[in-house]
Amino acid sequence: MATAKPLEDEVVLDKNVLQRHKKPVCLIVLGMAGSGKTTFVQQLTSRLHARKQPPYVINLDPACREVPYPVNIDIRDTVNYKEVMKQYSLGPNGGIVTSLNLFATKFDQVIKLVEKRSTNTDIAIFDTPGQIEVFTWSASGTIITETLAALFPTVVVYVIDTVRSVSPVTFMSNMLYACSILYKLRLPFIVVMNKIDVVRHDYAMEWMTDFDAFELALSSDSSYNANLSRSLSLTLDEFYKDLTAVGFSAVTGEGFDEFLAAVDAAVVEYETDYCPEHERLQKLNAEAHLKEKSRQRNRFDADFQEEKGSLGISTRRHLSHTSEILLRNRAEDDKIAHKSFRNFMEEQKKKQQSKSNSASS
Ligand SMILES: Nc1nc2c(ncn2[C@@H]2O[C@H](COP(=O)(O)OP(=O)(O)O)[C@@H](O)[C@H]2O)c(=O)[nH]1
Ligand SMILES: [Mg+2]
Repeated sequence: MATAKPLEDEVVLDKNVLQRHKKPVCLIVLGMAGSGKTTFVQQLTSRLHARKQPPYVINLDPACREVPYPVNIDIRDTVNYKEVMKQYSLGPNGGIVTSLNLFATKFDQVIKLVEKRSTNTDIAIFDTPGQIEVFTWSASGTIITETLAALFPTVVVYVIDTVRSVSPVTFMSNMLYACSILYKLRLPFIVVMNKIDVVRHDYAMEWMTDFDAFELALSSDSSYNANLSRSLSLTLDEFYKDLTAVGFSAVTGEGFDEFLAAVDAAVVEYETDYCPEHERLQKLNAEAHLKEKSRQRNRFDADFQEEKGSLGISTRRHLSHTSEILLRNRAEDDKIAHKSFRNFMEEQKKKQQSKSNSASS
């Protein structure tokens, strides 16, 4: 099996670019179950260790049996997935989501730990649960991703299984998923075509750049799925144009340097595109918040003025009402007061009488 030999210049370039960032680059590794996320993290970790650039590795999969790489933070140390399932009577996916939710409540501590390592770590890698939707469409997944993206250069690494994607229809559904995540997160995105030691990724690269080639692959299929994939391929053209895809083997490590170069480019994209956009959105949010505040203040002032203007009528109505109630109450109070005064006087009388009776006897 071929292993790509790093060119000396490339190594120096990668190191320089990575070292330029004071904050570690966060790589969020996503992909369908079995696409090779964990093996990819393992390969990346061992290669970075060999380069004396040890990454900070975080496992976010509470259901995995073992973690085959040196892990710095493991969700399983914080949350017991099986206990969560038992305690809340949940199935496997519900258990993972709830475990992730519980972990997300402590994510500020993870951030602090990653921040602490800023001086001697260039890359922080996040391995995610097997089932992709558990992370991408859960509240905790979004919180984790957005928190990281707000604080560190963050890149989404989408792992695709090239062996399982040779069917154009499967390939299309995988790319649609990638597209939906890209537009949901709007973060720099790298597609890792994994398992190229088994099936090369050239077919996928060709399908992404040449519509005719994709159509040809579908020519023998006239099913609804195939027709849909054909139309979608044209629609995804824009998405393909800006997409960075690299071939990789998580087993042999082939494609490692190309991947690192893609990370560098993604970090530049984060700084030039994501950060200004994030700041713009934050500014818009702040402006909208201020606008809403002043709108509410104006409304309050207007209501107050209106109330003041109509004070004569409304207050009179209000006053007549109030005074009526007060009067009635006062009458009631008076009645009670009179009654208790009478009682008091009678009691006093009785006391005096009993005193004089006892004195005369
Ligand atoms: N041949 C080959 N097998 C791989 C590669 N990457 C992962 N695998 C295998 O694919 C299976 C699933 O990998 P895993 O990393 O657990 O996938 P995950 O569910 O996405 O984390 C395992 O049996 C791996 O050994 C690769 O690049 N080449
Ligand atoms: Mg895994």
